Amino acid sequence: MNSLCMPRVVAGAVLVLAALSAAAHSFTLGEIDIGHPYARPTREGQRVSGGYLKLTNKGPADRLLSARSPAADATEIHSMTMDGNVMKMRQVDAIEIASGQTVELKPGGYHLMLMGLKAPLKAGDKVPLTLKFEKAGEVVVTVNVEEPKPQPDAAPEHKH
Ligand SMILES: [Cu+2]
Repeated sequence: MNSLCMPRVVAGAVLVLAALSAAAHSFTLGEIDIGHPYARPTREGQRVSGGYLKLTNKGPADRLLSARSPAADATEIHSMTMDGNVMKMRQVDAIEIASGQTVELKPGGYHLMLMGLKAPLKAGDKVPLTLKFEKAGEVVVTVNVEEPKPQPDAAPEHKH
């Protein structure tokens, strides 16, 4: 069982299934671990979707510079912050990952935005995603299409 993917609160069968399906779904690039990349399924006519994963850096400080996927016209790195009680999202140039730090890309925080999807994302699909780091270089990971695990602090879904 991959502890990176364990839900914080196991409240029902859905969460248990999510934990099982998440097992052993992680990738390594040098001293960077990429835990459980996933994206949300899309609804009819929706051509963007958020991509999420967890970066753990056991080596020297590095930065995630970009991401790309053949499933989308463009993949951007976004941040989400609260401005008063309004969620603001913006594109960022890079995500810093200090030595020994874990950065989680998750709903309501940093995320990848798959823009201009070439086909709908359906639960159970898997799409390739290339991550480019300043020092560690590039790695191709597999993004599982699934609903995010419920999180008590999750932000409402945002639209573009
Ligand atoms: Cu976004």
